[in-house]
Amino acid sequence: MSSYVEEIIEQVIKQNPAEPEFHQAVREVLESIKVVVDANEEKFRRDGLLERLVNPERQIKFRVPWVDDKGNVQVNTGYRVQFNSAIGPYKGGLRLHPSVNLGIIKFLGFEQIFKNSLTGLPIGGGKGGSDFDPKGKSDREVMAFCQAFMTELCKYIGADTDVPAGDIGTGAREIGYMFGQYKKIRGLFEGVLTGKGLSYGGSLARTEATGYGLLYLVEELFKSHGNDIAGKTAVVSGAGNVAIYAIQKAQQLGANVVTCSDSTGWVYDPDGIDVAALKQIKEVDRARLTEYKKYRPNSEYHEGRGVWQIKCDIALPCATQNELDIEDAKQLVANGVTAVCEGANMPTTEAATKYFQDNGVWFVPGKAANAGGVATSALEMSQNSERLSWTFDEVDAKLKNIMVNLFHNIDDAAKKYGFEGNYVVGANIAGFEKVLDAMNAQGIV
Ligand code: NDP
Ligand code: 2IT
Repeated sequence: MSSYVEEIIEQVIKQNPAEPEFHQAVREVLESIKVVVDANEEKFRRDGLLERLVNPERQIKFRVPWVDDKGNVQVNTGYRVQFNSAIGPYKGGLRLHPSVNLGIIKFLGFEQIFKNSLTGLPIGGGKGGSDFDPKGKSDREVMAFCQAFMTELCKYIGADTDVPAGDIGTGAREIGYMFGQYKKIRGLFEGVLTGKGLSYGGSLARTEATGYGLLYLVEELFKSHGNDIAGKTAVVSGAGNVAIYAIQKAQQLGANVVTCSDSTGWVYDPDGIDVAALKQIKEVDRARLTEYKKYRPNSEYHEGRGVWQIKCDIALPCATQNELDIEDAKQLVANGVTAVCEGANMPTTEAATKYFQDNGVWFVPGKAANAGGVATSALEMSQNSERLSWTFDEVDAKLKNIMVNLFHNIDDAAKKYGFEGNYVVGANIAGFEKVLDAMNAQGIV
């Protein structure tokens, strides 16, 4: 007889045939927690535990019609997957990118369950978004889309039910337009979104949180191996919210970050990436990385992808899913990489992950390494609830504390189950245990 884990993986593939990223995320989690499932197989089967874990509580799909600057109507598809509310209100970002489909949102929502659990804070797992492409759109078009999106989404969310936030393509501008529309329609000024602007309920340090949190974890990882990140060379992909603040914190901690990338090309700057220039190009001008050379004439710009060929000690993929494949992994290992920590969600393919683990690279998966963003979102929710705002240093200190504890939590879980140094297994088991406990306590719902 095949194992319960194998049966459920097969079932997920059969029932959701067009969703390869969702299969990938489910496979990684279920194979990691197999040791726990095997030990409780009879009870878990009777309770339909894994069936309930892999089926979202609710999936919402809706039409988003909006008018472009030429007066033509455009129609996009909106999604919100409310995956698991065992430990708190659904929480997770909204992705705006042409590649968005239900399978992408489900993979992200599934990952979010375990990530949110690892933060130690009371937040369930959810994710949403749309196939809308903010690139090349005017501010008015972005506003029209965000308002149309929220006109429908506002029926399903709320400060105590489901609290969305940013993700790829959704930053401060989009969150502002969505918050305004929610308030207008629902007549409620409440913490229904996180990543808000500071003038209307946002938290200091939320903008920086994912990137900073990633580096707090990397710092602790190196410490736990009696090592230090000061003086190390780091390679980063992406040039968005996560990448920018990962680069900034890495530099503050004494590492030299020599690359970044966007959806069309990449930069190699051996003297270290100029964060001020990067912010101007990406956050203010919303331009391409081709502009970077104007600020740093000694840097190189290349079309296409290529950051993983640069020799480094630390690799931090911070752009998107499956952006680091087996060939990249071989190159990184051949170049002597020590640690790979995921700032993005599932940026490393399954084969590349296995190659890193087989070759002694310290590999930390996104659900642990990038949890600082959603953790700080939960801190924003706390501040909204008590109608107070904490200082930057207060939030930053809490974030650091969360990431240090999170690292030890996953490290200890891996050791406890006989997988020392396997942070994938550690993260999935540690994240799962709390969700399991809450699901068991609440009965069959
Ligand atoms: P942004 O939209 O701010 O930045 C994404 C960056 O990745 C951009 O530089 C983008 O290029 C680049 N990119 C390259 N290829 C792709 C592609 N195929 N699809 C999308 N982007 C691409 O997003 P974030 O920095 O917020 O998110 C990056 C990753 O981190 C995602 O996986 C996200 O899910 C994850 N994450 C984000 C958190 C957050 O708080 N924001 C929290 C935890 C995880 P270009 O500049 O050309 O658009
Ligand atoms: O992937 C993620 O954790 C996010 N995009 C952040 C989610 C959040 O609610 O802050």
